Amino acid sequence: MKRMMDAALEEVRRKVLAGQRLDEHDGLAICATRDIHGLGELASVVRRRLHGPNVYYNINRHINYTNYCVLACSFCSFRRPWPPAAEPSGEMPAGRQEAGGYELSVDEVVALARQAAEGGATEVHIVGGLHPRLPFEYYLDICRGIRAACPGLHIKAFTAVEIVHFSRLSRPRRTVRQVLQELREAGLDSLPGGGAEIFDQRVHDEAFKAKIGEQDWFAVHREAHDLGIFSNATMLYGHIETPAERVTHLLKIRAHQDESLARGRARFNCLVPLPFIPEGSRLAHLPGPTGLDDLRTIALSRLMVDNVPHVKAFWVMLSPKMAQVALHWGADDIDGTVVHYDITRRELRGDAGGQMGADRLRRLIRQAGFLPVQRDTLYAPMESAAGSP
Ligand code: V47
Repeated sequence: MKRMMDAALEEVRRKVLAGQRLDEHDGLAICATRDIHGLGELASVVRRRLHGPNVYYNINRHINYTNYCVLACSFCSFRRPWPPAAEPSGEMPAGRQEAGGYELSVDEVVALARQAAEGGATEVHIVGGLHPRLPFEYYLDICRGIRAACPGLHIKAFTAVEIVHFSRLSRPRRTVRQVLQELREAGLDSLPGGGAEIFDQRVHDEAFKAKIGEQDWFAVHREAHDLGIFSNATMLYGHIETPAERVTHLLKIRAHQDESLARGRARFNCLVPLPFIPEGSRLAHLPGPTGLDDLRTIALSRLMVDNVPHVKAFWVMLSPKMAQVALHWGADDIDGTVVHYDITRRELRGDAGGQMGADRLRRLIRQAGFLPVQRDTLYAPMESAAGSP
């Protein structure tokens, strides 16, 4: 690889080629460089070293069981306040929906999972708001119901924020470890990476004050990893955080992963940088990240976090086209068919039109010059589809 156009990236290049770990100073150089193409090449060196020509996707369905939430994070356009405003009669409307608020019954969630499995899905990704009334049994019943109806379907469910909520609302009160153990006995397979946002006290206090902070978030993933439950990690970027805060966030994930790897049970499988989508949130006056910022942040994630095997370009939030380009900036995964997405709606309404078949995912990957590999949730290639055209 030739020398970098930006002298400040030379040290990063030297370390990347020597397989050495980057530090905070390197991260800041990556955040400041104007050589976006050179940065993509550097991230691609690491990405190819780890995964060769492969880009992973899966057949999945996202299910959001409720958008009622006791929190009021300023970046969120998904939540609806509880209690919902009463109808004039004092009754809840049919389907228990009001002002865009909803909660699905256990049967409804199980039916969606069954439908997904019948359509070829290998995974359901289930998350929701922090509902003040649904009992812990509801979440256990979701897992039990899906496990009974679709024995082979991987249940990836509940962010660390939800797990702490379940621990607080359970009666008798359970510890986080007990919550995870009971959910696993009920059928839970792994945890998604949501709720991490930015691990920084200032950002926490300004944008999501009532939500658990980094200590609790890591504690949940530590318990999960100790119990042999794999998980992911996210970073919500492009709102009120600084470049230095992004770098620190990533270094904290890397340090946690070092510990999990040393203990040798489970770990983070995938890092998912999520671009902030301002529409409909209380931070709607902010512009959100640009396309170049998306690429820079994917590359930063790949280069800084050298011990998490996969970096995901989540096409729903990035847009399918940007996710495709991100494969050349260090990403090796683009999530899956998704089917339905409520947390941010922009792309499912627009470009993707709600339909992202496996054939379209494969085409996006192939046209970017990579080999599409259908995977299960834990990244084992699926026999029948690996490398299929
Ligand atoms: O935790 C909320 C984020 C996350 C907005 O683990 C927003 O494989 C952008 O974690 N703009 C949930 N982002 C989604 C998530 C996820 C998605 C795909 C794959 C995986 C995985 C995890 O969405 C929340 C929050 O960080 N979010 N509001 C917004 N306005």
